[in-house]
Formats: sequence, structure tokens, C-alpha cells
Amino acid sequence: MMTAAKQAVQYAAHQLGFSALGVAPALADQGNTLQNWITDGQHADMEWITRHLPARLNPELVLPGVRSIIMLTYDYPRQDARKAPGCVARYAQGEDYHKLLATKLADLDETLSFYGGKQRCFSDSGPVSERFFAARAGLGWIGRNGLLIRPHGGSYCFLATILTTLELPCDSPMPNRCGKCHRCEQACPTQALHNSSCDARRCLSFWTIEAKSPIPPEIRAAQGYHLYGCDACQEACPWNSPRSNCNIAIDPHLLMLAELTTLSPQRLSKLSDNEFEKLFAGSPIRRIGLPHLQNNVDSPLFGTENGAT
Ligand code: B12
Ligand code: SF4
Ligand code: SF4
Repeated sequence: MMTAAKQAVQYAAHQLGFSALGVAPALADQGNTLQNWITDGQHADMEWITRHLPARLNPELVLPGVRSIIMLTYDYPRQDARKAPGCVARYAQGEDYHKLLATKLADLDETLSFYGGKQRCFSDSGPVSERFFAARAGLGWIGRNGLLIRPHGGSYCFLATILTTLELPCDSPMPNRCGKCHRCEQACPTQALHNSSCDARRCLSFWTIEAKSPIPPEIRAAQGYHLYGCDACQEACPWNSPRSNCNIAIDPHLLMLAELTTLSPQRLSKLSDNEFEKLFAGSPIRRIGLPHLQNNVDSPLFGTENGAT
């Protein structure tokens, strides 16, 4: 067992701002949850999930010779920074985390290479069930909102993954501590949560970020002030209350630019392409494009109905 390699990567991860690291066995049994979710159609129009299914269920197809899966957490802000109406999910308030974490993961890859490992690293970009492996690596448990919950820190964090050919000492999973609580299910505006799983066909995060078609009327009616993504099932969770938390430092790159905190829905609905590119350069919101963002804002509550161009 490569205990020294684990200690080295743990130390380096801490230096790079990751809040926790755990190790799971690469071939842990993932059960049928993912397959059943897809068969039931809960992935909506995210066809890429079905294409990646064999790799998802067999990390050996992603990295031949893989022995361990290192899972990491990187915290994002716990507060909603918006002052103008229209909520933006906390994870998307600052810079694009894909880029931010890719550089840090490349550093950790180098550390592990020193011990003879071959690696593949991802954060939200690879064919790996990140919540499953994070729970298996002892970082927290999968809550009724489907997210990884940590006893100190709650769910406001990104997950990142390193598949490695090194055989590292594994960590033990922790018990689920949701108990009798069902607050996330009750708080979900569209009743998308059942059996610790989120049905993307009903999820506002899906409709305001991923969907390729316009928001259907019944979802629109429940959209409320959600402009980009949705944190309702996290805001309701007692493990995210300030009391149950922690002093994890937040990377300033993940804080919202002052200009975006006050951007009104009315102004957003009239932005030109150039203004959009300038305001959202470096933000993950840029990836959905101006028409999709303006479609999100084109709702009675925002007072911009039919105002989007
Ligand atoms: C597709 C996707 C979405 C879709 C679909 C959501 C969904 N139902 O999974 C949409 C666009 C709706 C979405 C929304 C959000 N997402 Co998202 N999403 C993903 C992505 C890319 C894949 C998830 C997936 O495969 N889902 C299908 C389900 C069935 O699979 P799964 O959740 O991985 O479950 C596995 C295990 O949990 C296991 N399992 C579950 N229960 C049990 C029980 C037993 C006994 C066993 C054996 C196995 C098992 O089965 C599955 C297969 O292994 C992941 C990144 C990744 N590569 O994992 C991010 C990810 C899950 N998302 C994330 C975030 C932050 C969000 C949002 C909070 C964003 C927002 N604020 O708007 C919301 C939350 C919605 C919610 N409540 O789930 C984070 C979660 C961080 C955390 N603390 O958990 C991730 C990990 C991205 C990241 N790297 O940070 N997301
Ligand atoms: S992100 Fe919002 S819509 Fe999706 S499951 Fe959570 S509360 Fe429901
Ligand atoms: S709100 Fe309650 S049920 Fe939902 S994830 Fe948090 S503790 Fe679990």
C-alpha cells in the first residue's frame, strides 16, 4: 500500500485549497441506481449520460489498470450574493470551476506521478459517478436531495476525482445522517426529489442550465426567482445551516463580481451579445449562452415577459 503517496497527495491537496480528500476502491459495486434512473427516463435530454454508461460503471475503461479513486471536495460560497431579484446557484457565482480545478488537479497528478502512478482527473467533466465515489471514500453521505452531505461543511462543495493506478489505502464510508428529515423534498419547488434521487425532467437546475428546449409551462409556473440553477434543496438542509458548519475558507475566485450582484432581470433581458460576453467572461454561466439565459428570465415574476430577444 502506497501510504506515503496518499500522505503526499493529501498534503498537496490541502495546500491547493481542497477541503477534504478520501480514497475509494476503483471497482466498488455501484448497484443499479444509475441504470434504473436512465431506464426510467429521468436523465431527460442529457443523452451523453447514456453514451458514457459503460465507462461510468467500469472505471477500468476510463483508465486501464486503475486501482484507486481519490475524491476531493472544494468549497464554494455559502451565501447568495445577489442583491437584484433572480437567484444564481451558489456554485456558479464566481469563476468557472472547471478551469480553476483543472490546474489544481494537474498539480496533484504530478505529485502522484512521482510515486509511479498514472492518473486521469476530472471535476464534473468525466464519466465517473462522483457522488457515489465521494460517499464510498468516506467524505460524507448521499442525502435525500441526492447530494453529498458532510457533517462539517454540508453540501456546498464541488467534487473532484483522480483515478490512479496506485493502490492507496482506502477510507471507510460514513453512516447516513438524514434521519427522519425530509426538508429538501418538501422545499423542492417542482417535486423533483424521490428516494434520494433527482428527476432531471422536473429539476429547475436542469431546465435553467442543461435543457435544449424551452421551459415547459408547468415548470415555468414553479420557477419562482430561479434565474440560473437552483439551491432550494440545499438551502433547506440543516447540515448547511451556519450553526452546523465549519470555518472552511472560500476561494475568492468563486465570489460574484459586484456588477453581477446588481444586474437586474430587466437589464439582463436586453443585453447585447457583446455585453453578455464581457459581463460573463470567465463565468460558468457563459456556457449556456445569452438566448438560454434570456429565456430563463422571460417569466411573469421577473416582469420581463416576452422581453427577451
Ligand atoms: C447530470 C448531473 C446533474 C443533472 C441531473 C441531476 C441528478 N439527478 O443526478 C442536473 C442538471 C439536474 C444537476 C443538478 C445539480 N447538480 Co449536478 N451533476 C450531474 C453529474 C454530471 C452527473 C450526475 C449523475 O450521473 N446523475 C445520475 C444519478 C443516478 O447518479 P449519481 O447521482 O452519480 O448516483 C450514483 C450513486 O449515488 C449511486 N447510488 C445512489 N444511491 C445509491 C445507493 C446504493 C446502495 C448504491 C450501491 C449506489 C447508490 O448510484 C449512482 C451510480 O453510481 C454530476 C457530476 C458527476 N460526474 O457525477 C454533477 C453533480 C452531481 N452536480 C452537482 C451539483 C452542485 C448540482 C446542483 C446542486 C447545481 C445547482 N445548484 O443548480 C443541482 C442539484 C440537483 C440535485 N438535487 O441532484 C455536484 C454535486 C456536489 C455535491 N455536494 O454532491 C456534482 C457532483 C458536480 C461536481 N463535480 O461538483 N446535475
Ligand atoms: S435543484 Fe431545485 S428543482 Fe432541482 S431537486 Fe433541488 S430543489 Fe428541486
Ligand atoms: S434536508 Fe434533511 S433529508 Fe434532505 S439531505 Fe438534508 S438532512 Fe437529508
